[in-house]
Amino acid sequence: MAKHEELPIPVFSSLEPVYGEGSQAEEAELRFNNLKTKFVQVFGHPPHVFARAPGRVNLIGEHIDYEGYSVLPMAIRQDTIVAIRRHHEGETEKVLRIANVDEKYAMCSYPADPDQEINLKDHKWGHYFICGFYKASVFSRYKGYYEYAKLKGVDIGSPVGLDVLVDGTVPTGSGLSSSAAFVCASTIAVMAAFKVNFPKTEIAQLTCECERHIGTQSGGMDQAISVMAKSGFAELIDFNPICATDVQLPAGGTFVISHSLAESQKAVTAATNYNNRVVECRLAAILLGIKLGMKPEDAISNVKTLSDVEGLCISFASNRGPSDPVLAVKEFLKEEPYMAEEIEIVIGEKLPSVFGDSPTSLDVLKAAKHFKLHQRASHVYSEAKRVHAFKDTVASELSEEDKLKKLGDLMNESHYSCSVLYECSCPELEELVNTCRELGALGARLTGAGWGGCAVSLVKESIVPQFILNLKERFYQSRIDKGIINKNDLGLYVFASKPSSGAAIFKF
Ligand code: NG1
Ligand code: MG
Repeated sequence: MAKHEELPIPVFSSLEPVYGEGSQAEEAELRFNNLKTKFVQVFGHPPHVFARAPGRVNLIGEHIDYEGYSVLPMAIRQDTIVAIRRHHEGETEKVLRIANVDEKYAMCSYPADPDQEINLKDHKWGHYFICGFYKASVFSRYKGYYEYAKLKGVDIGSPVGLDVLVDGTVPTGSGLSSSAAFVCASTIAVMAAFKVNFPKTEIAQLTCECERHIGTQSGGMDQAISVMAKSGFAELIDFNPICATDVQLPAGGTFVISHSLAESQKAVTAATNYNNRVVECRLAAILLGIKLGMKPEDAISNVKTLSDVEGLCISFASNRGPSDPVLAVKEFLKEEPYMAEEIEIVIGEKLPSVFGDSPTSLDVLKAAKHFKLHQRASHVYSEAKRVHAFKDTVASELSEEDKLKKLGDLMNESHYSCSVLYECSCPELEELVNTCRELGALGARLTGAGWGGCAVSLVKESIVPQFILNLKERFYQSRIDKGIINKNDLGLYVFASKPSSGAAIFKF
């Protein structure tokens, strides 16, 4: 039997396999009915097909997917649904029209010919749809759906228009991957509209590459979990090649997600935050490679990530005791920030020429004052170890009580590393994480890219309702009083989540 991740996206004719029964099912039914009605109002025809993809919460393994290391997220109930209608070849209007049920997002139109690049300078919400469709940037070897389908020998015909209506419930800028939910649902909806379907692993890879067209040099965690999640399980996601292994979490613990109310706008701050860290990691890896014996020119052309030089770091460390790559970081990368010129002397080349093929990296170099290579590499290597410790703890013979305590400790260590070494926290997240711990969380950490967005806490099942009540009182009440949020919306900002299922196609 094929492994579940090698199967195509499941196609359902009813909502029940994904949304179950009860209040969740009722809410889903309302959303789908509303989508159908709105679709007819806006476009004058009903949609052909729907695709849904969930957001996710990352339990542990932050900012290491793009360095080639495994991460451990789970899908959440909140998702993006895309309703789509493909025009007939004969229809004259060759345009993509992308509307949203939330009127805050004005309708976007794009040419239907996919042989286009995305204009990164003019950021629009509709970009998250077309990144899964267009040919994409000339700088990128990655292609959207169209190019991929051609590659796979699918007859795609001549360009036709598409009508698209989007309904998302994953809060944006919250570290819960509203963006990947949108990109995955869009790409899968386009596929379904063209009557094709691919294995989940391929779609996970394709959608990850698609989202990079928007300008963050992301790893593949969000798309992989959105596409490959299974109800009831968190997943250990490995990369190169992408693969998901089910992780059954201990029954006595629940993950509570809470929003710091600081919004992180990754597409806007990429050069100083997210992409900056990707560049720092690459520089740290190149420097480690050289210090550990590689020729500079070989390190520059072959070393892309810290995982590429982990073997060298471990051989160095094992001569001196425990085989921990962090020991090589301590030995070879100084704690003080590096200036560009210092790095250029070691590698014998100007930094822009190292990153010459990546305009988003060149933006980082322009914006950066210095590079904290020691801290970033220490975070990545130690966080990669914590992911495995987390998975091993779940599978261990420890009592449930001890397991939960150990998992909480690992989450706390991860947060410390994100905050102090990777510097991707913010004052609101620090306050929130501390409050969660004071209120009895076994562990609490920022989740997703950080610089705002959500925290995830591990809470004993028996105290979850009280924990949420206390958190509302301690963290949110003053924000309600100040008018920052509306009391009726609290359920959007703090909720417990069970691991939910992955992407699906609906044809009714
Ligand atoms: P968010 O910002 O939560 O969507 C981002 C990246 C992930 C991963 C995390 C940090 C995108 C689409 N996703 O997630 O790949 O690197 O940050 O662990 O950029
Ligand atoms: Mg995102």
